[in-house]
Amino acid sequence: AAQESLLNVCMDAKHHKTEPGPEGELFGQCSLWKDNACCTANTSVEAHLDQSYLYSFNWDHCGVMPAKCKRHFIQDTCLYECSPNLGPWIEEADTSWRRQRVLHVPLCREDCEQWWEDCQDTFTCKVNWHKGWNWTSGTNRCPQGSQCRRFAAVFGSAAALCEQVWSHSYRYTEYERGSGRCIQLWWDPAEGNPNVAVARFYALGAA
Ligand code: FOL
Repeated sequence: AAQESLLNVCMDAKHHKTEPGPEGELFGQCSLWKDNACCTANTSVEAHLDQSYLYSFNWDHCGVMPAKCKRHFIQDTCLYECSPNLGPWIEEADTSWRRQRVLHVPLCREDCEQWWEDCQDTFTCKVNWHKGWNWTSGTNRCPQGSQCRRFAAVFGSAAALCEQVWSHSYRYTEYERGSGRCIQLWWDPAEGNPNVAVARFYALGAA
């Protein structure tokens, strides 16, 4: 039990609470985390908005992102902002907007594959969505010289999408949902947060 400190924690980033706790109500797709969350109710609402105050990020930088694709990015925002189970993957970050980040969170295969499949009709101009945008308008626009192309052409694979879009926040894995070895973006609310046991597994040593 050497690494209890990696359990039930919030990263020190732009909008995270200092410590996880119950929120009573979280909005929409973030409601999965309401019993124990690193996000506030306000952040959960903003996670669903285009160009929200969170990062002023524009999903529609190459035409409107279809809803079936956007729901995966919203779910990613919910996990990133709300999950208290990412402790084993928290690292120091060297950017102006956050002190800590997550690196190589092992994502369940099906969650990555579904994200990829549902974004096949979506266009983007960049592989890494963290860096290199043109922000002169106040929101991210495609940098000069870049081209809007389908996800298949830009990323090439499900693994590349999940790993590269947010600077390796995720690691693509072959682990399946329910295995206890990978982090799930989605789950049945009746079953409770499966990522609690996953964090415990990685924190307390796979041995
Ligand atoms: N989801 C996951 N899973 N991991 C993340 O790290 C993550 N991060 C965000 C949203 N969802 C995430 C935050 N997104 C900028 C762009 C995107 C962003 C936060 C900030 C931004 O301002 N980019 C500037 C560079 C800023 C800097 O590095 O100092 C740019 O050049 O475009």
